[in-house]
Amino acid sequence: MDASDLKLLPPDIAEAAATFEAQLDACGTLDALMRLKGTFTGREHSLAARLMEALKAAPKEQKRELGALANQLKNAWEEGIKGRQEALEAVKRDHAAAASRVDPDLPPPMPLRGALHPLQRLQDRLVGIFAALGFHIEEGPEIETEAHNFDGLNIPGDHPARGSSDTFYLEQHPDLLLRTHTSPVQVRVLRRLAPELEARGGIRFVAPGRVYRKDDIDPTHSPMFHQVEGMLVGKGIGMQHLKGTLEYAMRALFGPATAIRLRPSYFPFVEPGAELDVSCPLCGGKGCRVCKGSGWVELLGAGLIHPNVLHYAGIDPEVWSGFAFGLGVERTAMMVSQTPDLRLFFENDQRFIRQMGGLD
Ligand code: FA5
Repeated sequence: MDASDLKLLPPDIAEAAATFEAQLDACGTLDALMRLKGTFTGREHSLAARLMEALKAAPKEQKRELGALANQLKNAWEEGIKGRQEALEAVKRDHAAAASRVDPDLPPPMPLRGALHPLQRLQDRLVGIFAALGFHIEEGPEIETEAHNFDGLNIPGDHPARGSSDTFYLEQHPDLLLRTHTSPVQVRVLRRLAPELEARGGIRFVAPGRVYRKDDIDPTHSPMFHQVEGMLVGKGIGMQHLKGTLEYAMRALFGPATAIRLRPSYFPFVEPGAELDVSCPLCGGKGCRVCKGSGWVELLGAGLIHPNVLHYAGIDPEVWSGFAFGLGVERTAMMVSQTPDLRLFFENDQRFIRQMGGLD
């Protein structure tokens, strides 16, 4: 076919036919090629379809020549497009293969691994320390009765903790509340095990869990936090047992050089009651920012079980005695990890969580 052949064609078709090869080369993608295919050889309104119409309308004497030309052009277009399509598909396959090829020199993609929350790790560690001393694990409900949270613990009706300004009560059930400490587990366990007390020779348990108070959130307070309760009941149990047990536990937690001291304090469910301080884990007792220069940090409340608590549970305080303690997990975690603000434990910023070494 030469340029003179194209003169037989309508001018726009002649021009398109003359630039077909260049247009074909310019198609860099399969999408572009499909558009070109539509323009040249598509079923309707394409150049090939219009050629057929021109052929029909041509005078008789031109029909043979024009027919041959139309066929030649249509075949050339179809062939050209098919060839280009195969080439573009091959390039696409090569790209896909290259993208999925394994490069053995690259470091392997590391899947993100889940991990226990730092507070959970510390709680598990605390529980483990007491488990090694024969304490078993107990749990209690987070929604408690006033009887378990207060009455069974010798907390009188006019105690400020019982006010709705300190405690979350359930609107529909005014005698139910979100437990304000893990101490109601004492009441539940004592009542449950009282009949077997003689046969068991005593009780030792730890009760970790979540507690709630109407405290405004600040660097050392949260309306929801965690405690680990501990209790031991036996015969002839005194402060020396409490002190020895806590000293052992605190040394297991903070290191063998840790010192403890008990300061008198008041909780209605223990008598005598005490607050336990440990020598500052950060400065070793010399005095620093964390212990505010005193060398000691306060960690938990403790004491000998009040006779009324044993009595309420049906246990004879003349025969049995014991100790109990309750520790704040967040405050302890702050101490162990030197975290200045307990809110960081609840924000779940992965950078913070990854930094939390030393909790297990
Ligand atoms: C009690 O809750 C007693 N039940 C502890 C106890 C048990 C005493 C057995 C005697 C015998 P207290 O209210 O002090 O005590 O709370 C215990 C610990 O919980 C505190 O030392 C502190 O570490 C932590 N804590 C208290 N309030 C908050 C709060 N809003 N946010 C975070 N931690 C708190």
